Amino acid sequence: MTSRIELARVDLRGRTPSAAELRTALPRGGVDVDSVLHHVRPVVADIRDRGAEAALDYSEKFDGVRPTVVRVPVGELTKALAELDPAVRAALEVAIERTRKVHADQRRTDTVTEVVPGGTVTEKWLPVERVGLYVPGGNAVYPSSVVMNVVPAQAAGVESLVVASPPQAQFGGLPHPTILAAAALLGVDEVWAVGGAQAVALLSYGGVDTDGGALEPVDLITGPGNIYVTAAKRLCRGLVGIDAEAGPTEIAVLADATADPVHVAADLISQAEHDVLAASVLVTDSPALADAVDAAVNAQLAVVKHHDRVREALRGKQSGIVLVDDIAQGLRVVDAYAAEHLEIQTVDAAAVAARVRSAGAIFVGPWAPVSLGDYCAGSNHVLPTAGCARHSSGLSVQTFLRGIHIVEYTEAALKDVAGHVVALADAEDLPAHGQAVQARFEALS
Ligand code: HSO
Ligand code: ZN
Repeated sequence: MTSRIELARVDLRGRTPSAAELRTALPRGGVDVDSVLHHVRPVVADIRDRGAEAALDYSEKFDGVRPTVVRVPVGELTKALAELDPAVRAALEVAIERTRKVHADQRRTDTVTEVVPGGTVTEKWLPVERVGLYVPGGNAVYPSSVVMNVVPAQAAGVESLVVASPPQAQFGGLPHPTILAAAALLGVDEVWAVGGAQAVALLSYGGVDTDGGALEPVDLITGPGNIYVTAAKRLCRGLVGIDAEAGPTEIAVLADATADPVHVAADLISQAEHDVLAASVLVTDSPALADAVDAAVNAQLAVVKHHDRVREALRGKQSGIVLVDDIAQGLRVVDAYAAEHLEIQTVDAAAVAARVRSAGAIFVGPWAPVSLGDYCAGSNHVLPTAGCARHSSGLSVQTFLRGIHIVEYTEAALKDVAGHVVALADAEDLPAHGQAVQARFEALS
């Protein structure tokens, strides 16, 4: 018999902490990426110098299998799709269709702004040319994450996409077959069997495959990964773009006495299922709901499959229940926390949700659990973690676009503003800047 757990409580009732105090008072985990940089730096350097051969050496060392080639033959993708469980295929098709619908609406149109007569600035949106999508292997095999990364990239018009995922010894050195099938379903035909930091480095530097095939470097890498993947992204950033440094999954639920404790408990458990470091936080103005959720969590833990992992996540310092005076204070708390996923389970949930300022995604009311968003809502499930929702957004078409300003001025329009350019150039002690404009209107002496 395992012992009963009680979510740690933070009682903010009767207190008015500042935003800064709130940030430290709230349950929060932390992953120390810096602490592994010294392990990852030599791996990245080795891949830069020795390319695919080095990557295969690391696969052998870390994944226990050495594929003969990095690039997975296209026939393996077709085969994996043909062998995919029909129920999973049907579910993936629904997920793809809904996610495509939402992301198609995110496409941007170019804007042409006439600043003055004869002077225009066009903002032109171009897709990133080549993108690498990292898909973890091991315990976490998430075909849904292939969908969430590939769909916005394709909607943005990215032409060249490669999925990289660790080789698995049990599948003869190929990535997990569900990952291959999901790639095939999405029309991606370039998959590399490489994982971890070595995958990020190989995507960044490229190389030559063992069969002589080109492994072209990418311009941008997206997708979640463990601490080593994150460290490699940090080291390769600049050479390539990266989406974000994804941390463990988080769910915050803002609930009042009307919420169903069984549903709240199920939702807290659902994200705790990802990782012992996952964070599940309930913010409520109802002590009775807090007690009922504790009871429901314990009842459900008895039948949860990944019982040990969930239990550890819920008992970790990153999880807990925050008691507040009222929903207004609750909103201040969830804004300070800036959860990756925020559920609103209160009366007038839509009105409460409309007042939230910081969250990766908001799930409104009793019929929109986070699990829906993980798979089939149409929204993206790659979202900012660790409070980054205060300044960043989840993955979207925008992630895969670059905006370029195109500046067009006539002679008269330039002449008209020339004096101002010269004044600013002089103020910055950069007179050659001003001269570049003046040279067009007077002969250089
Ligand atoms: N909740 C995770 C995504 C996921 N859930 C994948 C299930 N599979 C991070 O948003
Ligand atoms: Zn999830």
